[in-house]
Amino acid sequence: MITMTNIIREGHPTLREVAKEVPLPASEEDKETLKQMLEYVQNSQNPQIAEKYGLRPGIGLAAPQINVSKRMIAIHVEDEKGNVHSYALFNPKIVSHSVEKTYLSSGEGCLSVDRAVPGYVPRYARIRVKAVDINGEEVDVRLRGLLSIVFQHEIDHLNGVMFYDHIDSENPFKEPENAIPLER
Ligand code: LHY
Ligand code: NI
Repeated sequence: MITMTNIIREGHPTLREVAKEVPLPASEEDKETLKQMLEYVQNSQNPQIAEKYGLRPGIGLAAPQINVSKRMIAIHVEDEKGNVHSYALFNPKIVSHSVEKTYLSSGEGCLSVDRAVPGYVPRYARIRVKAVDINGEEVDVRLRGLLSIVFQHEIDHLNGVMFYDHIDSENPFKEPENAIPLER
């Protein structure tokens, strides 16, 4: 089981590496790691389990955060309508995106960052992502809202990018151009 002790923190060099493509079909070991990553985000949203194991609640996790430099992400989000979106993906790729941007008005955090970093993180409002799921099926999805933001946050980790790299250091709360704010 993945817990906070398995999650590396900023300053660890793995977080700045470009993660490697996962050879497909995925090995049993890679599938098991990805399953455990999804289990972490799901467990972390269960108050009893989170409390028992000291899990910081999260909606997404990227393999480099558990010091595995491979292109794998897990996401578990409930949307505005109460629909649950669960993804455990190999080699996710943003194949296209909107011109329009968005940002969380409350800013972003990261399970690998033990401090608040204030500021707006500009993201594409809508993205189309291709990937392969844990069963080896091709995934091709169009995403908007919080899901779009979390996917971009997690895919950034695969490229060694941290959310605060996108914050304007001169003026952290400058409204990004052409962007609609999103309240969580
Ligand atoms: N997880 C963050 C989390 O709280 C992701 C996130 C994304 C937070 C966007 C806030 C806004 O689930 C991670 O740091 N995963 O990398
Ligand atoms: Ni993160």
